[in-house]
Formats: sequence, C-alpha cells, structure tokens
Amino acid sequence: MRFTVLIAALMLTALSYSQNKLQSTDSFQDGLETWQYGTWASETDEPGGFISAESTGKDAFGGSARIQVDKTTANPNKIFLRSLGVQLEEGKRYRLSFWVKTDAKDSSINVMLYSDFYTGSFNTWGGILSKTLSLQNNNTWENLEIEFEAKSAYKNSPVDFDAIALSFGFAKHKGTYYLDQVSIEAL
Ligand SMILES: [Ca+2]
Repeated sequence: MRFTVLIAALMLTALSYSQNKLQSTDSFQDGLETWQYGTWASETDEPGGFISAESTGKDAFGGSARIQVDKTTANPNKIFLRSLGVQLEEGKRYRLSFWVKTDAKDSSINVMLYSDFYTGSFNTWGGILSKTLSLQNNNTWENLEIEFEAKSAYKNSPVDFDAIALSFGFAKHKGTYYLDQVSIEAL
C-alpha cells in the first residue's frame, strides 16, 4: 500500500517554520500545517500506514482535531512527525507534554529534540534529548511529559538554537494511534 495522504495542505514553507505553535498547545486544529511527516523506510519498503489530522470531533483529546496514525502492517518502519523551528532559549528548562492513545500492543513513542541539517543547521548533530517512552496500549488517553534543559546532550555536538526540531517516532506496531495537545512550556 502506498503512503496515503488524507489532507490537502501539505506544503511546508519557510513562513510556516517561523510560525511554530509549540509555545502554545498545538491541538491540531490547523491540521499538519506546521508539521512534516513520513516513514523511516528505504525506497523499496512499504510504509504500511498512513497519517492524518482530521477535525471530526471523534477521538480528539482537546478540541475537535487530532493526529491519527493507522498502522496496517507490523513492520518496524515507524512513522515520524516533525515540527521545525521550535523556539528554545539556551540553558532554560522546559516541559514537553503530549497526549497519546493506542490499541497497539507493546508499543512506544520516541521523542527527539535536535538540530541538524534537516533543520538548516551546519552542525552534524546536536541533540537535546532522545527518549523512548512505553505506551499503556489500553486505548485510553495518557499524558506523557518530559522535562529537559535546552542544552546539548552530546559532547562536541553543539545545538543550533535557530534550527531546532521536535520529532515523534511512533506507530511501531500494527494498530491505531492518536496524538493530541502537544506543547513545550518554559519552567
Ligand atoms: Ca486536538
């Protein structure tokens, strides 16, 4: 099955990068406007899933919209969802918060905050955090939070604070996943 796109507004522009919404809670009422997404797969692999941000009122945690990922195969090619232009002040502490629901068994979500060439930085890799969190898998909403300091977690890999991305890697297993209410709050 080909990677299927269910929404119309896909094209990210430099303008949308500068309009990052994570300093307030992103409830996905504007769909995936400020997000990039795809699957970690080779050109010949079938991603076996699709992602949408529909405003139907159904299965949303807040408002009427949410991210939905339907993973139709059990292959390990995770779907990623990435927001560019995250605004962080070096040395400050923040709390990343989001809500997830899935019926998939033994699944997890990987969260990364980083700067690299994908975000326009000249640094080869500057990671602030990378964590894999287990999901309850009981088809109820759960809140996941990570507190972090805005600094490089890796020696000799400076972070470019003008080009930070937040990336979710999820939908590792077959099932339906929902994601909503993503925020980064200064502490
Ligand atoms: Ca929402």
